[in-house]
Amino acid sequence: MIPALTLMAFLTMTSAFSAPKNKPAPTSKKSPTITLKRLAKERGLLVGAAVAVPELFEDPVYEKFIRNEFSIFTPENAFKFDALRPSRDAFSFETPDKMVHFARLNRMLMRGHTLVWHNPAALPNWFLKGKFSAKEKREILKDHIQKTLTHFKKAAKGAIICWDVANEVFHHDGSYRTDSIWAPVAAPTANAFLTQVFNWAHETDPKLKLFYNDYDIELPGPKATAVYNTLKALKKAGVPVHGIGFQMHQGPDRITDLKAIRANMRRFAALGLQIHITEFDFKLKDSEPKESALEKQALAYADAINLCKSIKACKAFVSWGITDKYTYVSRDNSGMGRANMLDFELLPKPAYYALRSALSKKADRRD
Ligand code: 9MR
Repeated sequence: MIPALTLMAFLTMTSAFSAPKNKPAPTSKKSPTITLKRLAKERGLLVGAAVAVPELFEDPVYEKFIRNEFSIFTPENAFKFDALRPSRDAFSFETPDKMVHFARLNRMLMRGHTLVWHNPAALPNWFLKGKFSAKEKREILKDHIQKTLTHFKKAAKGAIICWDVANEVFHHDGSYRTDSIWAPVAAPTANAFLTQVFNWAHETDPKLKLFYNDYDIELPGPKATAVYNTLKALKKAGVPVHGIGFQMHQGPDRITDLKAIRANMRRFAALGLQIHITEFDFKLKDSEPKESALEKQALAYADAINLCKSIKACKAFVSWGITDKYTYVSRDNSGMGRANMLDFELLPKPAYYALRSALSKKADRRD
């Protein structure tokens, strides 16, 4: 096993961006800086991460890394229903607009996340406790989708290229979440529900690429198949769904069957869907020895970007979080953490160098 530091040195030495021996590294302002976004552009990809506020506006090291390295980002929480909706009648766009401004200033693109999600962690109390009828929920959700997308159509001036319209509407066994707080909006099937919400979104802003986003669907299985069958039916019926987001939350075991992931992703691509890896992270057990764990993590980050590189329909790789300092991981997964590409001091981990190294090489295939 290669110790982490050796791996980092290896990746740096073997990649296209290491400074030639005996020559100083380029320092002139005109010299191109080797960044993830530049390497990704050469591969025809967007690269980015979920971005947290207020950290973006309060931590200059965090802000600079995002600005320098990424071509796209997803607001981690700031565009969710609870963040945008202080009450049934009010919308709060102040922080989202600051994020949009940051994106435009730095010529970055954004993924909107997310219009419809059942998780109570992203829903406000007025809605959770409101005991609304199916008809009222329908009005609330329609209003939410229409007003949110109308606002950003004007405010973002094209910087937000896509939205995760619906997030996680299937259970692990592939059954539709009929127990979702939103399900009564258009019952009884996933098909009926998604048809409704994607149509509302498309009618409001026809330029947006509209995504279905979910976790644990990268490997074939009942959940991936349920999503596939539903999206296939929607496509056939002409419903405006344009992309599939594979969240790819992973760890602590590295998936070895990359061929199976690739084949699974390609069947979605064959439906005419764009693919984004939307929430990649790789959790490590707190008990794992540092060096070998970081090495395994680096390889997993490289696996994910290599997968995206190898599939023509895959256009973006987005990691869920950037630094182990600001992360949901340890809070939501006891005994695990360290899932991101920068450490607690915001210094690059082997995962960061692995992304750079993988992006600096052409894919063997892209089909
Ligand atoms: O990382 C997010 C965390 O900070 C929030 O508390 C939580 C609830 O809004 O959502 C987390 O992000 C989730 C994402 O929106 C959807 N897929 C799973 C992500 C991790 O839980």
